[in-house]
Amino acid sequence: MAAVTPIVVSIGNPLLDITVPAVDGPKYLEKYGLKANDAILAEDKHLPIYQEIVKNPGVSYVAGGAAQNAARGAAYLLPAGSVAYIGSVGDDDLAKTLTAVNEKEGVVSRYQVQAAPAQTGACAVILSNHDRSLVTTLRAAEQFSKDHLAKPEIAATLAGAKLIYIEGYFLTHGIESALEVAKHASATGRTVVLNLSAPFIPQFFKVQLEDLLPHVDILIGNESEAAAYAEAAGLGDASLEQIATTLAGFSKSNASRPRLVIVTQGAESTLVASSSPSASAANLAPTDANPKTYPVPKLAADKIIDTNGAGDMFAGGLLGALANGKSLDVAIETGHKLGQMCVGQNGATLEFPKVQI
Ligand code: 26A
Repeated sequence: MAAVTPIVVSIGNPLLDITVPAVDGPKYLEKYGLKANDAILAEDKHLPIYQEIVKNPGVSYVAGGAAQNAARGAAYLLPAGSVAYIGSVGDDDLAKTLTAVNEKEGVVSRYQVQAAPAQTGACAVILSNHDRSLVTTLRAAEQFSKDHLAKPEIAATLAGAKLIYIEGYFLTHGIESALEVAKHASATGRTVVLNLSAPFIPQFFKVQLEDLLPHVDILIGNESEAAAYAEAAGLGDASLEQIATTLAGFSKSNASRPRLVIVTQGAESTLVASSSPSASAANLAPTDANPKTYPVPKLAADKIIDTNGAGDMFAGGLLGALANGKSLDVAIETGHKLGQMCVGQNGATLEFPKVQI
Protein backbone atom coordinates (compact mmCIF):
# COMPACT_ATOMS: atom_id res chain seq x y z
CA MET A 1 0.00 0.00 0.00
CA ALA A 2 1.28 3.48 -0.85
CA ALA A 3 2.45 5.46 2.17
CA VAL A 4 -0.11 8.00 3.37
CA THR A 5 1.02 11.63 3.16
CA PRO A 6 -0.86 14.44 4.92
CA ILE A 7 -3.59 16.14 2.92
CA VAL A 8 -4.77 18.32 5.80
CA VAL A 9 -2.22 20.51 7.61
CA SER A 10 -3.24 22.34 10.75
CA ILE A 11 -1.27 25.14 12.43
CA GLY A 12 -1.61 26.54 15.94
CA ASN A 13 -0.59 26.68 19.57
CA PRO A 14 -0.05 23.22 21.07
CA LEU A 15 -1.40 23.17 24.64
CA LEU A 16 -2.11 20.69 27.37
CA ASP A 17 -5.55 21.31 28.87
CA ILE A 18 -5.82 21.11 32.66
CA THR A 19 -9.51 20.75 33.39
CA VAL A 20 -11.22 21.66 36.66
CA PRO A 21 -14.56 19.87 37.17
CA ALA A 22 -17.80 21.89 37.23
CA VAL A 23 -18.31 21.33 40.97
CA ASP A 24 -15.16 23.32 41.72
CA GLY A 25 -15.29 25.72 38.75
CA PRO A 26 -17.25 28.61 40.28
CA LYS A 27 -14.76 29.21 43.09
CA TYR A 28 -11.89 29.69 40.63
CA LEU A 29 -14.02 31.88 38.35
CA GLU A 30 -14.75 34.09 41.33
CA LYS A 31 -11.22 34.17 42.68
CA TYR A 32 -9.60 35.03 39.34
CA GLY A 33 -12.38 37.27 38.04
CA LEU A 34 -13.08 35.03 35.02
CA LYS A 35 -16.21 34.89 32.88
CA ALA A 36 -17.99 31.52 32.83
CA ASN A 37 -17.74 31.22 29.05
CA ASP A 38 -14.63 32.85 27.63
CA ALA A 39 -11.13 32.25 26.28
CA ILE A 40 -8.31 34.57 27.31
CA LEU A 41 -4.55 34.81 27.52
CA ALA A 42 -3.39 34.67 31.13
CA GLU A 43 -2.30 38.01 32.57
CA ASP A 44 0.16 38.12 35.46
CA LYS A 45 -2.70 38.07 37.94
CA HIS A 46 -3.93 34.74 36.52
CA LEU A 47 -0.59 32.91 36.54
CA PRO A 48 -0.95 31.37 40.03
CA ILE A 49 -4.00 29.46 38.76
CA TYR A 50 -1.82 26.78 37.14
CA GLN A 51 -0.06 25.94 40.43
CA GLU A 52 -3.33 26.05 42.26
CA ILE A 53 -5.55 23.84 40.12
CA VAL A 54 -3.05 20.99 39.84
CA LYS A 55 -3.48 20.53 43.60
CA ASN A 56 -7.19 19.86 43.06
CA PRO A 57 -7.63 16.07 43.05
CA GLY A 58 -10.46 16.37 40.51
CA VAL A 59 -8.38 17.88 37.67
CA SER A 60 -7.87 15.95 34.44
CA TYR A 61 -5.28 16.37 31.70
CA VAL A 62 -6.40 16.29 28.09
CA ALA A 63 -4.58 17.20 24.86
CA GLY A 64 -5.64 20.68 23.71
CA GLY A 65 -4.76 23.64 21.54
CA ALA A 66 -7.60 24.62 19.22
CA ALA A 67 -6.00 23.65 15.90
CA GLN A 68 -4.50 20.48 17.35
CA ASN A 69 -7.99 19.44 18.47
CA ALA A 70 -9.33 20.14 14.98
CA ALA A 71 -6.46 18.08 13.51
CA ARG A 72 -7.51 15.13 15.66
CA GLY A 73 -11.11 15.70 14.59
CA ALA A 74 -10.18 15.57 10.90
CA ALA A 75 -8.00 12.50 11.53
CA TYR A 76 -11.05 10.71 12.95
CA LEU A 77 -12.43 10.57 9.42
CA LEU A 78 -9.28 9.84 7.42
CA PRO A 79 -6.63 7.11 7.13
CA ALA A 80 -3.85 7.47 9.74
CA GLY A 81 -1.16 9.90 8.59
CA SER A 82 -3.54 12.05 6.51
CA VAL A 83 -3.36 15.02 8.90
CA ALA A 84 -0.26 16.89 10.08
CA TYR A 85 -0.08 19.46 12.85
CA ILE A 86 2.48 22.28 13.15
CA GLY A 87 3.20 24.27 16.30
CA SER A 88 5.90 25.02 18.85
CA VAL A 89 6.50 23.07 22.07
CA GLY A 90 9.13 22.72 24.80
CA ASP A 91 11.49 19.78 25.09
CA ASP A 92 9.44 18.26 27.93
CA ASP A 93 6.95 15.66 29.13
CA LEU A 94 3.94 17.72 28.12
CA ALA A 95 5.14 17.65 24.51
CA LYS A 96 5.70 13.90 24.74
CA THR A 97 2.13 13.47 25.97
CA LEU A 98 0.77 15.57 23.10
CA THR A 99 2.87 13.69 20.52
CA ALA A 100 1.63 10.35 21.89
CA VAL A 101 -2.03 11.44 21.71
CA ASN A 102 -1.56 12.71 18.15
CA GLU A 103 0.11 9.50 17.10
CA LYS A 104 -2.61 7.37 18.64
CA GLU A 105 -5.24 9.36 16.74
CA GLY A 106 -3.41 9.37 13.40
CA VAL A 107 -2.04 12.94 13.46
CA VAL A 108 1.58 13.52 12.40
CA SER A 109 3.23 15.99 14.84
CA ARG A 110 5.52 18.43 13.05
CA TYR A 111 6.57 20.42 16.12
CA GLN A 112 9.22 23.09 16.36
CA VAL A 113 10.93 22.15 19.64
CA GLN A 114 12.30 24.97 21.81
CA ALA A 115 15.24 24.24 24.11
CA ALA A 116 14.80 24.34 27.91
CA PRO A 117 13.84 26.32 29.90
CA ALA A 118 10.99 26.85 27.40
CA GLN A 119 7.97 24.80 28.44
CA THR A 120 5.01 23.52 26.45
CA GLY A 121 1.94 25.75 26.79
CA ALA A 122 -1.03 24.98 29.02
CA CYS A 123 -4.69 25.93 29.20
CA ALA A 124 -6.66 26.01 32.45
CA VAL A 125 -10.16 24.85 31.55
CA ILE A 126 -12.59 25.92 34.27
CA LEU A 127 -15.93 24.18 33.90
CA SER A 128 -19.20 25.38 35.48
CA ASN A 129 -22.67 24.16 34.51
CA HIS A 130 -22.38 23.74 30.73
CA ASP A 131 -19.87 26.57 30.30
CA ARG A 132 -16.09 26.61 30.05
CA SER A 133 -13.61 29.38 30.78
CA LEU A 134 -10.20 28.96 29.12
CA VAL A 135 -7.10 30.65 30.51
CA THR A 136 -4.02 30.04 28.40
CA THR A 137 -0.32 30.45 29.02
CA LEU A 138 1.34 30.04 25.64
CA ARG A 139 4.95 29.56 26.80
CA ALA A 140 6.87 27.80 23.95
CA ALA A 141 3.89 28.09 21.58
CA GLU A 142 4.53 31.80 21.08
CA GLN A 143 8.17 31.18 20.20
CA PHE A 144 7.12 29.66 16.89
CA SER A 145 9.34 31.14 14.21
CA LYS A 146 8.98 31.36 10.47
CA ASP A 147 12.23 29.49 9.82
CA HIS A 148 10.47 26.29 10.92
CA LEU A 149 8.39 26.52 7.74
CA ALA A 150 11.51 26.47 5.57
CA LYS A 151 12.78 23.14 6.94
CA PRO A 152 12.62 20.58 4.13
CA GLU A 153 10.23 18.18 5.90
CA ILE A 154 7.87 21.01 6.87
CA ALA A 155 7.98 22.64 3.44
CA ALA A 156 7.25 19.23 1.87
CA THR A 157 4.34 18.66 4.26
CA LEU A 158 2.84 22.04 3.42
CA ALA A 159 3.38 21.49 -0.29
CA GLY A 160 1.46 18.21 -0.16
CA ALA A 161 -1.62 19.58 1.61
CA LYS A 162 -5.02 20.07 -0.02
CA LEU A 163 -6.43 21.92 2.98
CA ILE A 164 -4.58 24.23 5.35
CA TYR A 165 -6.22 25.08 8.67
CA ILE A 166 -5.06 27.98 10.85
CA GLU A 167 -6.51 28.84 14.26
CA GLY A 168 -7.19 32.52 14.92
CA TYR A 169 -5.35 32.14 18.22
CA PHE A 170 -2.11 31.77 16.26
CA LEU A 171 -2.47 35.42 15.16
CA THR A 172 -1.63 36.55 18.71
CA HIS A 173 2.04 36.05 17.78
CA GLY A 174 2.36 34.22 14.45
CA ILE A 175 0.89 36.50 11.78
CA GLU A 176 4.09 36.46 9.68
CA SER A 177 4.12 32.67 9.52
CA ALA A 178 0.36 32.49 8.96
CA LEU A 179 0.64 34.95 6.07
CA GLU A 180 3.50 33.08 4.49
CA VAL A 181 1.63 29.78 4.63
CA ALA A 182 -1.74 31.18 3.55
CA LYS A 183 -0.40 33.31 0.68
CA HIS A 184 1.52 30.41 -0.76
CA ALA A 185 -1.31 27.92 -0.28
CA SER A 186 -3.88 30.22 -1.80
CA ALA A 187 -1.64 31.11 -4.75
CA THR A 188 -1.18 27.39 -5.47
CA GLY A 189 -4.88 26.55 -5.34
CA ARG A 190 -5.11 24.93 -1.95
CA THR A 191 -8.05 25.62 0.37
CA VAL A 192 -7.16 27.87 3.30
CA VAL A 193 -9.42 27.59 6.33
CA LEU A 194 -9.24 30.06 9.24
CA ASN A 195 -11.06 29.86 12.55
CA LEU A 196 -11.74 33.09 14.47
CA SER A 197 -11.18 31.05 17.67
CA ALA A 198 -12.33 33.59 20.30
CA PRO A 199 -13.94 37.05 20.51
CA PHE A 200 -10.66 38.61 21.58
CA ILE A 201 -9.07 37.76 18.22
CA PRO A 202 -11.31 40.02 16.06
CA GLN A 203 -11.45 42.49 18.95
CA PHE A 204 -7.70 42.95 19.58
CA PHE A 205 -6.09 41.36 16.50
CA LYS A 206 -8.37 42.83 13.83
CA VAL A 207 -5.41 44.20 11.85
CA GLN A 208 -3.75 40.78 11.67
CA LEU A 209 -7.08 39.13 10.89
CA GLU A 210 -7.82 41.49 8.02
CA ASP A 211 -4.28 41.03 6.65
CA LEU A 212 -4.85 37.29 6.49
CA LEU A 213 -8.48 37.28 5.38
CA PRO A 214 -7.82 37.91 1.65
CA HIS A 215 -6.03 34.55 1.51
CA VAL A 216 -8.79 32.66 3.35
CA ASP A 217 -11.29 30.50 1.46
CA ILE A 218 -13.32 29.26 4.41
CA LEU A 219 -13.76 31.30 7.59
CA ILE A 220 -15.28 29.62 10.64
CA GLY A 221 -16.49 31.37 13.80
CA ASN A 222 -19.22 31.21 16.40
CA GLU A 223 -21.89 33.80 17.10
CA SER A 224 -19.90 35.71 19.73
CA GLU A 225 -16.78 35.84 17.55
CA ALA A 226 -18.83 37.13 14.61
CA ALA A 227 -20.41 39.76 16.87
CA ALA A 228 -16.96 40.78 18.16
CA TYR A 229 -15.81 41.26 14.56
CA ALA A 230 -18.88 43.37 13.79
CA GLU A 231 -18.21 45.53 16.83
CA ALA A 232 -14.53 45.98 15.93
CA ALA A 233 -15.38 46.72 12.29
CA GLY A 234 -17.97 49.35 13.19
CA LEU A 235 -20.86 47.26 11.90
CA GLY A 236 -22.90 48.23 14.95
CA ASP A 237 -25.70 45.82 15.61
CA ALA A 238 -25.69 44.04 12.26
CA SER A 239 -27.45 40.65 12.23
CA LEU A 240 -25.37 37.46 12.08
CA GLU A 241 -26.53 37.03 8.48
CA GLN A 242 -25.23 40.49 7.59
CA ILE A 243 -21.92 39.90 9.36
CA ALA A 244 -21.41 36.56 7.59
CA THR A 245 -22.25 38.14 4.22
CA THR A 246 -19.87 41.06 4.85
CA LEU A 247 -17.01 38.71 5.77
CA ALA A 248 -17.72 36.53 2.73
CA GLY A 249 -17.42 39.61 0.52
CA PHE A 250 -14.15 40.84 2.08
CA SER A 251 -11.39 41.20 -0.55
CA LYS A 252 -9.90 37.95 -1.82
CA SER A 253 -6.48 37.27 -3.35
CA ASN A 254 -7.62 34.20 -5.25
CA ALA A 255 -10.78 35.59 -6.84
CA SER A 256 -11.39 32.44 -8.87
CA ARG A 257 -12.57 30.70 -5.73
CA PRO A 258 -15.49 31.95 -3.60
CA ARG A 259 -15.22 32.50 0.14
CA LEU A 260 -17.48 30.66 2.54
CA VAL A 261 -18.19 32.03 6.01
CA ILE A 262 -19.53 29.51 8.51
CA VAL A 263 -21.07 30.79 11.76
CA THR A 264 -21.91 28.20 14.40
CA GLN A 265 -24.21 28.98 17.32
CA GLY A 266 -23.81 26.13 19.79
CA ALA A 267 -27.06 24.17 19.86
CA GLU A 268 -28.73 26.61 17.43
CA SER A 269 -28.54 26.45 13.62
CA THR A 270 -25.31 27.02 11.72
CA LEU A 271 -25.26 29.73 9.02
CA VAL A 272 -23.19 29.58 5.85
CA ALA A 273 -22.69 32.59 3.58
CA SER A 274 -20.94 32.36 0.22
CA SER A 275 -19.36 35.22 -1.73
CA SER A 276 -20.49 33.51 -4.93
CA PRO A 277 -22.79 30.45 -4.88
CA SER A 278 -22.11 28.03 -7.73
CA ALA A 279 -22.79 24.54 -8.98
CA SER A 280 -19.65 23.26 -7.18
CA ALA A 281 -20.40 20.66 -4.50
CA ALA A 282 -18.14 22.42 -2.00
CA ASN A 283 -20.15 25.65 -2.18
CA LEU A 284 -23.71 26.87 -1.67
CA ALA A 285 -25.84 26.18 -4.74
CA PRO A 286 -27.27 29.17 -6.66
CA THR A 287 -30.73 27.92 -5.60
CA ASP A 288 -29.83 27.91 -1.87
CA ALA A 289 -30.67 30.75 0.48
CA ASN A 290 -27.50 32.79 1.06
CA PRO A 291 -26.73 32.64 3.94
CA LYS A 292 -28.10 29.12 4.27
CA THR A 293 -29.26 27.72 7.60
CA TYR A 294 -28.27 24.24 8.73
CA PRO A 295 -30.22 22.95 11.75
CA VAL A 296 -28.23 21.30 14.54
CA PRO A 297 -29.61 17.98 15.81
CA LYS A 298 -30.80 18.22 19.43
CA LEU A 299 -28.69 16.66 22.15
CA ALA A 300 -30.47 15.63 25.38
CA ALA A 301 -29.32 17.72 28.37
CA ASP A 302 -28.24 14.59 30.25
CA LYS A 303 -25.85 13.72 27.38
CA ILE A 304 -23.92 16.97 27.77
CA ILE A 305 -20.62 16.49 29.60
CA ASP A 306 -18.74 19.63 28.59
CA THR A 307 -18.64 21.89 25.57
CA ASN A 308 -14.87 22.43 25.60
CA GLY A 309 -13.45 21.70 22.15
CA ALA A 310 -16.83 21.30 20.44
CA GLY A 311 -16.11 24.14 18.02
CA ASP A 312 -12.73 22.63 17.19
CA MET A 313 -14.25 19.22 16.54
CA PHE A 314 -16.89 20.87 14.33
CA ALA A 315 -14.01 22.34 12.31
CA GLY A 316 -12.21 18.99 12.30
CA GLY A 317 -15.30 17.19 11.04
CA LEU A 318 -15.72 19.76 8.29
CA LEU A 319 -12.05 19.48 7.24
CA GLY A 320 -12.11 15.68 7.28
CA ALA A 321 -15.27 15.53 5.19
CA LEU A 322 -13.96 18.07 2.67
CA ALA A 323 -10.67 16.16 2.45
CA ASN A 324 -12.76 13.08 1.67
CA GLY A 325 -14.33 14.98 -1.24
CA LYS A 326 -17.75 15.36 0.42
CA SER A 327 -20.17 18.15 -0.44
CA LEU A 328 -20.52 21.28 1.69
CA ASP A 329 -23.87 20.04 3.06
CA VAL A 330 -22.35 16.74 4.17
CA ALA A 331 -19.27 18.51 5.56
CA ILE A 332 -21.43 20.79 7.76
CA GLU A 333 -23.45 17.81 8.94
CA THR A 334 -20.24 15.91 9.74
CA GLY A 335 -19.00 18.94 11.68
CA HIS A 336 -22.21 18.91 13.72
CA LYS A 337 -21.80 15.20 14.45
CA LEU A 338 -18.21 15.50 15.67
CA GLY A 339 -19.02 18.65 17.69
CA GLN A 340 -21.85 16.81 19.36
CA MET A 341 -19.75 13.72 20.01
CA CYS A 342 -17.21 15.99 21.72
CA VAL A 343 -19.89 17.60 23.93
CA GLY A 344 -20.71 14.11 25.21
CA GLN A 345 -17.07 13.56 26.26
CA ASN A 346 -14.65 15.10 28.69
CA GLY A 347 -12.67 17.91 26.99
CA ALA A 348 -11.71 18.05 23.33
CA THR A 349 -11.96 14.29 22.83
CA LEU A 350 -13.92 11.91 20.62
CA GLU A 351 -15.31 8.39 21.10
CA PHE A 352 -12.97 5.44 20.78
CA PRO A 353 -13.21 2.84 19.39
CA LYS A 354 -14.31 5.00 16.48
CA VAL A 355 -17.99 5.10 15.62
CA GLN A 356 -19.09 5.27 12.01
CA ILE A 357 -19.90 8.87 11.01
C1 26A B 1 -3.83 31.89 22.37
N1 26A B 1 -4.85 31.11 23.03
C2 26A B 1 -5.61 31.78 24.04
C3 26A B 1 -5.10 29.78 22.64
C4 26A B 1 -6.06 28.96 23.26
C5 26A B 1 -6.27 27.66 22.73
N2 26A B 1 -5.60 27.19 21.68
C6 26A B 1 -4.69 28.01 21.15
N3 26A B 1 -4.42 29.27 21.60
N4 26A B 1 -6.89 29.12 24.33
C7 26A B 1 -7.60 27.97 24.44
N5 26A B 1 -7.22 27.10 23.49
C8 26A B 1 -7.72 25.73 23.26
O1 26A B 1 -9.05 25.81 22.85
C9 26A B 1 -9.58 24.51 23.04
C10 26A B 1 -11.07 24.59 23.11
O2 26A B 1 -11.59 25.12 21.95
C11 26A B 1 -7.72 24.88 24.51
O3 26A B 1 -6.49 24.20 24.65
C12 26A B 1 -8.91 23.94 24.27
O4 26A B 1 -8.50 22.61 24.02
